[in-house]
Amino acid sequence: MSDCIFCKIINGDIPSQKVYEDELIYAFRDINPVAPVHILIIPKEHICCANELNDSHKELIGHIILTATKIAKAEGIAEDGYRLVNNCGENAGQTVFHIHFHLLAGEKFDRMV
Ligand code: DGP
Repeated sequence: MSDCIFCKIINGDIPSQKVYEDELIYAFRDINPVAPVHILIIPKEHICCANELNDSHKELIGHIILTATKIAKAEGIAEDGYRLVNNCGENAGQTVFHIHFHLLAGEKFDRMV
């Protein structure tokens, strides 16, 4: 999608701090971190949000979650714990409509929202 910020990040048109990349996904540091570790994990395929997922995305979503656990280990946050968050839609606070998973860690979160 030519007007999607995250597609531009994947293409390198917008710079980002890359954490991980493979043929299916890209992970980078959030520009506006809300925790000491705040990484975004996104598919290279433009999917607007969780509402657009279908059975063909099962492997992709599994790959994202498994990769999140590997990134957590590499970042040294696996033992203390982390959150993996997907916001779907405006009420959830989604602002970028290219599906993404926030990997959040580095402090104790005492509330769910
Ligand atoms: P959400 O509110 O769930 O849609 O989260 C979108 C996140 O994307 C938000 O935490 C800020 C981040 N973000 C938006 N634009 C950019 C950007 O250009 N670069 C980076 N690294 N992060 C961005």
